[in-house]
Amino acid sequence: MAAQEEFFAGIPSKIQYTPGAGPRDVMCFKHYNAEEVLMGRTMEDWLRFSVCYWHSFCGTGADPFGFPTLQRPWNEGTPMESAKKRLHAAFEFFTKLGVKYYTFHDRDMAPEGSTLEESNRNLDEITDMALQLQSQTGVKVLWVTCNLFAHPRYMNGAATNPDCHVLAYAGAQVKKGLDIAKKLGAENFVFWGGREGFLSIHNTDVAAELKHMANFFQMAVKYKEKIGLKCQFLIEPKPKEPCKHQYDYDAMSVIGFLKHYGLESHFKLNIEPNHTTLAGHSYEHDVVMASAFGMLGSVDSNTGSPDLGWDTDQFPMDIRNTTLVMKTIIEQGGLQPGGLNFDAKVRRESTDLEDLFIAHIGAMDAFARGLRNAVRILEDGLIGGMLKERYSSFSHGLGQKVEEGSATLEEMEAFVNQNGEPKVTSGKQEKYESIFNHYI
Ligand code: XLS
Ligand code: NI
Ligand code: NI
Repeated sequence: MAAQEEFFAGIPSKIQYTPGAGPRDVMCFKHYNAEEVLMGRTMEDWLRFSVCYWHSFCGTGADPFGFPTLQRPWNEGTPMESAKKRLHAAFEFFTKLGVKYYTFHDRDMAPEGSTLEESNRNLDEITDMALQLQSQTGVKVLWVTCNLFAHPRYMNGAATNPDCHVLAYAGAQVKKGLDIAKKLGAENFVFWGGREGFLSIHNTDVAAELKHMANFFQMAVKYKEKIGLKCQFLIEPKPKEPCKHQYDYDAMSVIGFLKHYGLESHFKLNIEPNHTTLAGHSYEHDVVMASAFGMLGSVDSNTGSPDLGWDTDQFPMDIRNTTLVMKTIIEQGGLQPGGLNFDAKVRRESTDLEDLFIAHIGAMDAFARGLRNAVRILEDGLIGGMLKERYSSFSHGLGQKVEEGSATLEEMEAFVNQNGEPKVTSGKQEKYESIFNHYI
């Protein structure tokens, strides 16, 4: 066999942790030290980084106004030939970067054929190779997902399409996706409903569509159990784009939907902060909300641009944001079997191949700093103590009864008659913010 072509020839075989490195040095980790133990766990285990296939290896830099700008050496030959080259490039990238997980859509790993059978054959062939590369390198699949939004057949939705024939196609595709997840040992499986929603209420039966979507998920649960697939199902909320009203608007809408249809024990959420901000919330909001309900499964670690109203999928570089996310993750005891997946793309103007490395290294370091900061916040316990004090009236007497759910309105009345007007207590927001900034 001919030696495997090297795609990232100028990049060292392993990106090193070099804590003293200066500002010019962007090809090393200054904060991410995979083996270092913090709060009883290695950084690698807390962070569980994953590289996404679609942006990093399929992205071309094309946007609605402009042609591709990114010339990638693996985009050569027939679609199947370039799928194979792309796979090798991807594994070279994972290994050099030192990341243990990757994520992909069925259609970004292998090209869609002209029939379902042909698409499945393509997927079989490429995932056979992926399985080999996984065992050679130790790199694993964080999650698989099915692309149920790009093909024209899905323009009116997949699981919520008004035509059951389209829903059936989506079901067949998910069946194969679950088989592939099992074959590759994926730890999670994601559903992102890009076209599950509507543009006009005039032509949409919302109640019917929601029920179909729930029944579709039920079929997936049944098939997963049938084939003995041991992975976590995740739903990824997003409010809009490409639809105007996506049903999976944000964390709370998805949790409500899952509970309404009795699906909550089978799913958790994959939160993408850029989607959270599109929903009008602040960066960390849905991570916190999902976690509060015990439903935070994984994070598509990216960021939007606060001054733009769309999914720009930028690499997360803001230490305040990564600190808040990591604080929530530590507080819930980690993300496993989920992880931090870089659903992020280099800008179409970042045209050098090395920019892919620089972007991932920068974002991994931003999360490593977030982790270190969050550990200091939690170990110091200052903010935690202030918060505990703020809610201390619920630890005894009437407050304790409210906490336990045994209090009555009559008791509330008796309490106020006895104790009169509550005293005004400062919320101390600026104090919290100043203390938080101390750790950043
Ligand atoms: C799109 C979504 C998508 C999912 C996987 O906005 O983020 O990339 O993560 O289908
Ligand atoms: Ni995503
Ligand atoms: Ni997105």
